[in-house]
This record gives sequence, structure tokens and C-alpha cells, in this order.
Amino acid sequence: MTDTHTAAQTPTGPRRPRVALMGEFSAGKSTLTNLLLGADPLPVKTTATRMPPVWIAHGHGDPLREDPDGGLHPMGAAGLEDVALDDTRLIRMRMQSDILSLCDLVDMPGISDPNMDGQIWHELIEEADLVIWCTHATQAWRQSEAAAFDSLPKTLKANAILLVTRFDKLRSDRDRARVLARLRAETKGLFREIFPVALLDALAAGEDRAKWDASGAEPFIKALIDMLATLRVDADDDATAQPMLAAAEAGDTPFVRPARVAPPTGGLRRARPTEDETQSVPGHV
Ligand SMILES: Nc1nc2c(ncn2[C@@H]2O[C@H](COP(=O)(O)OP(=O)(O)O)[C@@H](O)[C@H]2O)c(=O)[nH]1
Ligand SMILES: [Mg+2]
Repeated sequence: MTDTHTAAQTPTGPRRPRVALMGEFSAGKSTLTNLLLGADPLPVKTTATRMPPVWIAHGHGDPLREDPDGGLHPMGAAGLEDVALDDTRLIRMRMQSDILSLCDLVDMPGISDPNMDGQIWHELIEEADLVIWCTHATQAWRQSEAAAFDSLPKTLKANAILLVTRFDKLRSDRDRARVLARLRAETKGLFREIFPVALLDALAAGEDRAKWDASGAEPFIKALIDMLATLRVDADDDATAQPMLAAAEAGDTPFVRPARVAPPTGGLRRARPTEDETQSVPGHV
């Protein structure tokens, strides 16, 4: 291999908070990642897939495969699902998206994925600052989820949101109320907040404000942005993101909204960052 370099050569220092999407297989993690990005870089699957973690950060360039020793390799023609899992720690992707001006997103494999080495995800999750735990509404918060969540680092558990996905699959008000009541009781003290969402409805809402509101996505995204605004990361925080976070704290938070689901007014969307991320203007509308 000639065209490789190591992660150690990647610039370090100031950084954005990292948001990990976790949960069982098929809980909607990739669907949520795509919703937050306002784009579809990740495959969404109904059948078991062999996917490594995918770390998405603001920027440009082709995806890179990171091996267990931190070496970075071009993916070439290989798709995300074709990578050799035993020789891959994660995939690094760079994209332009509003949410990525506030945080990195890490789409994790399902917690019970037999193809995913537990060691790998436990090491990787040490690097996350905030976790969005996705749980299927129809079989929410299984024992396996409670155990995996409990094994997370303490500091990460302090910044956790529970997202009850596929809420549209619960048919009656009674079922919906019952599931939420059970989750509130069984996860008491574990999550900052619990949000029921219908992710596919949110994705399909487009300019349909009523559909967007009914999907439950809005309060969740607001809470996420609020948490990011108050989250403190190490390395003296991110010089680029902090002014944006300060703007968010000041209540000027019209800028992060998945592009696909911008409200009908269209006026809330921030201009896409141009050029290099270091030149993007914080809070610029
Ligand atoms: N009805 C419904 N389907 C969903 C929802 N979220 C995800 N799905 C579907 O569930 C399947 C698995 O989603 P995916 O995002 O790949 O799950 P992951 O394995 O956690 O990444 C896909 O077919 C999605 O379209 C939801 O809120 N409602
Ligand atoms: Mg997935």
C-alpha cells in the first residue's frame, strides 16, 4: 500500500463535540444520521448489514477506511458495506452539512451485531461526548440495551438522549402513552430527555409543516442543539464551533435544521459553508 497515511498525522487540537448514534440493529440510527445531515450518505437497511462505525465530520474529500492501528486508506470503489470489518476500525467521511458545523456524527453498528467486535466499539465510544440512543417503539429498551448503555463511560452517560423511533408503528394513543410511561419508569435518571419520533415521516415531510410537527423531530433537534450549546469538550474547545455555540446559547439557533426539512418559510436555513470550514462564519445567516 502506497497511498496511506496515519491518523496521527491528522490535525489534532481544537475539536467539535462528537455525537454517537447507538442502539440495536435497525433502530433507525442511519435513518436519523441521514435526517440530521439533510442528505443520504448512509445505507438504510431492513436486513442485517455488516457496517463498521461511520464517523462523519465537516469537510471535503472521499471517505477513508481507518484500520485498527489508525492507518487511513482510500476506499477506492468499495462501498460502505464492502469493507473488511476485521481490518477496519471505522470509516471517516467528510461532508458539508449544517449540523456538522456544530458536531461530528458517529453512526455506530447495532450493539448486538455479531460482526462487530465489542472491543472496537467500546474503544471508539470513549471518544464520544454525547449519545443519542435509538430504541424501537415496538420493543423498546430491551435488557440488552440497558446493559450496553450501562457499560458506556460515565461522562458520556451524563449527556444522553433517548429517541423512541418507529413511533408511527404504535397504533393507538393508549399504546403510545403506555410505551412512554414504561420507558420513563424503566430509564429513570438515565437520559436527559426522551423523545418519540417517526423518522420516516420526518424525512418525508419536506415543506409540509404539519407533517414535520407530527413527526416529533422538532423538539428532539431543539434539545440536541441546546445540549451541544452547553457541552464542553476538552482541548480548550473548538475554536471554530465555539462562537456558533455561543450564538446558540444566546438563542440564535435558526441555523441548524436538516436541509430537507426546512420549514415552509425557508428563512431559517443558514447559508451553506463555503470553502474550508475554518472560514465559515459562525452564526452567519
Ligand atoms: N416506520 C418507521 N420506519 C423506520 C423509522 N426509522 C427507521 N425506520 C426503518 O427501519 C429500517 C432500519 O433503519 P436503519 O436506519 O437502517 O437502522 P439502523 O440499523 O439502526 O441504522 C429502515 O427500513 C428504515 O426505513 C421510523 O421512525 N418509522
Ligand atoms: Mg445503520
